[in-house]
Amino acid sequence: SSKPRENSECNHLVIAELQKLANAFRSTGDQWRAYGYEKAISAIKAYGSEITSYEEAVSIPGVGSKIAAKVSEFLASGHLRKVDEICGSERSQVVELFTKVWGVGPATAQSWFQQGFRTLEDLKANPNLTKQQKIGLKHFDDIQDRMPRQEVEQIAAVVETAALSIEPKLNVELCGSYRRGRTTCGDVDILITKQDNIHTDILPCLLQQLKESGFVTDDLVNIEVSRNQKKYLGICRLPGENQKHRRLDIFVVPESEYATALMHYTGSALFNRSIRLVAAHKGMSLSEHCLLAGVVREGKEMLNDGYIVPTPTEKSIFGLLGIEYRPPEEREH
Ligand code: DCP
Ligand code: MG
Ligand code: MN
Repeated sequence: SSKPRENSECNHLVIAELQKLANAFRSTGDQWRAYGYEKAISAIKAYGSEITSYEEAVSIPGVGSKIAAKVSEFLASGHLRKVDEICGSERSQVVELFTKVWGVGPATAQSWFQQGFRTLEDLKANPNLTKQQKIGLKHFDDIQDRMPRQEVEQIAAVVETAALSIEPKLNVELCGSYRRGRTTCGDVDILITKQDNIHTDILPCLLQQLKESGFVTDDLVNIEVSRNQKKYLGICRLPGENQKHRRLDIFVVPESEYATALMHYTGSALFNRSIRLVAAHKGMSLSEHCLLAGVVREGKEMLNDGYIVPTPTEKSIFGLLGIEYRPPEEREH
């Protein structure tokens, strides 16, 4: 793959139109089609030159004939009929707005529209909001805003200092879009790796400290356990004037699962889907926990669970999958 660009000068008009369709599909619950569009958008962004024909569009891996036809329609008319058709209605605009609230999925957004809610103000009067949705609504503007890398570093420094005060041997690392080199980030994703000889339950201690200091302001998912990994999703704010509330995710994993967790939480989500597919085609299974070999599937069913292959580094995972190493900057799709 070629290097992704943050603000690709090329093809940005058609990308904007395709993104409208992707967002509309996602918010109506058509995840599969949204995924297809997002994959194609990501591929077009990474493609280095201005697309000038259907043939050129369809030659890009990740761009199928249907989306290439959209590109070609846009080249000819400067316009996509499908955008008018599916993004133009009040319903689709309202549903898309509602799904931007943290904790709101397509079904909920559509049922709220059905019930007559139209604006975020309307929602504040909705008696049926979950605790997460209330927080999402309260911090809607701050959470929508992407933050510069420097702020990600400042937030991570606060978390790292607190973590190391609990246990000095922890490894604290930034992942997510930050590690992929993006110039702005939607949240802060922090991976904490715990050596096997450390028995302290890090995450509750850490969160207690971060809440006492006023840094962590709200919980979205308060410590979710998945086997021997733990995750926390919440909201924090740097001290000082005019600081925005920011989304903070903390993942605590054992040393033995370090590389697979680092890879998973580095993403992107699109990249994770494609590399998991590569693993599946080779009789393996990749997750944030481990790489399994000798997996036997029949359709979606696992007939044989396989066995864990040690993966000390990200490079070893690529090697075991038989594909060339890709640095984080080249994992947009
Ligand atoms: N992830 C995934 N599948 C999802 C959500 C997340 O595989 N449905 C993985 C890949 C992501 C990583 O977790 O890169 C972090 O998730 P984020 O939602 O924080 O996404 P990013 O950090 O990539 O982007 P953003 O800047 O929007 O936070
Ligand atoms: Mg992130
Ligand atoms: Mn995140």
